[in-house]
Amino acid sequence: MSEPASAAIKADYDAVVVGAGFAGLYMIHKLRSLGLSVLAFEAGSGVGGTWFWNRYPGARCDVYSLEYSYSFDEALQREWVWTERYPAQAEILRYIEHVADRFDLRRDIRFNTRVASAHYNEPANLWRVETEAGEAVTARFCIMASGALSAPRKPDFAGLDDFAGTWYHTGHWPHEPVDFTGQTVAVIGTGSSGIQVTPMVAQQAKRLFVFQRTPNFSIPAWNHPLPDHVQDAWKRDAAQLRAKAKATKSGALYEYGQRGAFEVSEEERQREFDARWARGGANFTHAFNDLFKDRAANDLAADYVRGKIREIVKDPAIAAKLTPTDHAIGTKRICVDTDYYATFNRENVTLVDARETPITRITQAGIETSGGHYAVDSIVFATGYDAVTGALTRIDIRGRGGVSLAEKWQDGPKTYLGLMVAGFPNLFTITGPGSPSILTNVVMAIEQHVEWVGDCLTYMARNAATTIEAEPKAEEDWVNHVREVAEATLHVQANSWYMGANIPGKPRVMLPYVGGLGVYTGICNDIAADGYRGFAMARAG
Ligand code: N01
Repeated sequence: MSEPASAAIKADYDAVVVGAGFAGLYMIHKLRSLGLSVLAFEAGSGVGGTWFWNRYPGARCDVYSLEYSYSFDEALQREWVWTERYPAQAEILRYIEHVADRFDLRRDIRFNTRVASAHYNEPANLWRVETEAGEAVTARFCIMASGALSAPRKPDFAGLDDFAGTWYHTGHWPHEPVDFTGQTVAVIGTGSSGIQVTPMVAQQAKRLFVFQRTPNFSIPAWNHPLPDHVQDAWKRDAAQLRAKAKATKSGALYEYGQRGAFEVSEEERQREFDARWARGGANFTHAFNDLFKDRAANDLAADYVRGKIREIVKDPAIAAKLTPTDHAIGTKRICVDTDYYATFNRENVTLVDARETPITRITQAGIETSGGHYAVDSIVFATGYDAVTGALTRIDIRGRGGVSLAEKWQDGPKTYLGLMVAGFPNLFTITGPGSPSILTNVVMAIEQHVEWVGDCLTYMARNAATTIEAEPKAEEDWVNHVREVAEATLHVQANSWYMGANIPGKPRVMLPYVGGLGVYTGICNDIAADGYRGFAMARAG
């Protein structure tokens, strides 16, 4: 189906990579190892992507550090020493910087450079990538490693420009330390970011107002230093443990309950929830195998956490306000915290119900709600992201016939495997919509995509193919499959960012693939083994 490529115009590079976070860095390394020339563009002044920008106090990953790291290089795995069970942002960034140095990746990255557009030049079979500064390069392949949670949702409150204090977004935190000592501060938003930043700000600020529109479920992290013997044992068995993790649903070694919640007695269920609460983290939502499918089963887990909130929060009225009732536990990203609920026992912390009394505008002195005015010195917006698709649709990406990706996706993203889009030849999306991406330990999802793309490019070279493109029928079937798998779960009922529900006007579509990383990897491998079924390949004419 593809037109023959013209050899008349030579590309500046074999590949352009957009982004230098976990995905972009491994992609650069992979492309180089295939003998391809590569240039990466990165908006930040350093590597790290999400972990470069999210410097807010309390920022920490909720996947174990030993698992939230690359597995592709044995020596890298052995030499890096993690200090805590869950890694803090600064430690993850140090690790990513170490990776960039170790594999000498920076020389192919242009920093402080945001990509404005990527246009496919059909006769030449090249991508022309232009930066906001107007610099343009051409490449045979364009690989978007632009992240799933990298397009912060800009606060759109009326009056923000009038605010005389300082405001921050958790996803775009300053590099200089921010000191809230002696200040009255507002945190707006109670998702994973808000839940992490709140206890930290509460310790510093004179007074803290937390504006909550929708309460979330959170499980304690019980973070602690990582004992040497745990780290040593992991490193000894890393190959085997990594293979095991990649075969799971979440790409992480959670203990996946094998029984339904009603298959055990009430006492056993209680013991299971108690044990998981005591161990902490996202493992909690895997207690039973039907928690994401059966609302009654899910209610049991949700009720357990609701009970914990009532135990922790001393004022019953505040506990009630902090208790989620609008969604099944886990169908919005489960939060993992350190002292979040207990923070509302502090004298200097006030919970403001932003559903009962919505924020109407920001004033010069603070925040106006329908219930009154709150004078504050600083505002922390923890209001989230235009997730999964935002980083892609914010770039003017145009494929065949000048069709824009944003237009093609106006009713929801359409991809084949979350990797390619019909009409956009030689454009790959790492952890794109329709792939497991952020529903898993994303580093494992990234590695799987990068390796699949690497194998694909090798196959193309061997077969003298110059163009690969998703076939429209394969794309349509995949989109339907992604939807059907999602519809069999409770995920589709929640107003989550997974469903695009946090962005006004965004189509309501489950963005990541719920089928699980292990299953998905099998599908991708089968398709590749079957001569890249569903992809059209063309040779130079
Ligand atoms: O963003 P969110 P996030 N008035 O979209 C509220 C990952 N992550 O940055 O629910 C008042 O979850 C909004 O309220 P509502 C993780 O995958 C991981 O916290 O729309 N409130 C919500 O409470 C996570 O899921 C880690 O009613 C407003 C909040 O802002 C993802 O990133 C740490 C509002 C946004 O929550 C995103 O998390 C941090 C308004 N006008 C992030 N507009 C870890 O690994 C929005 N809100 C631990």
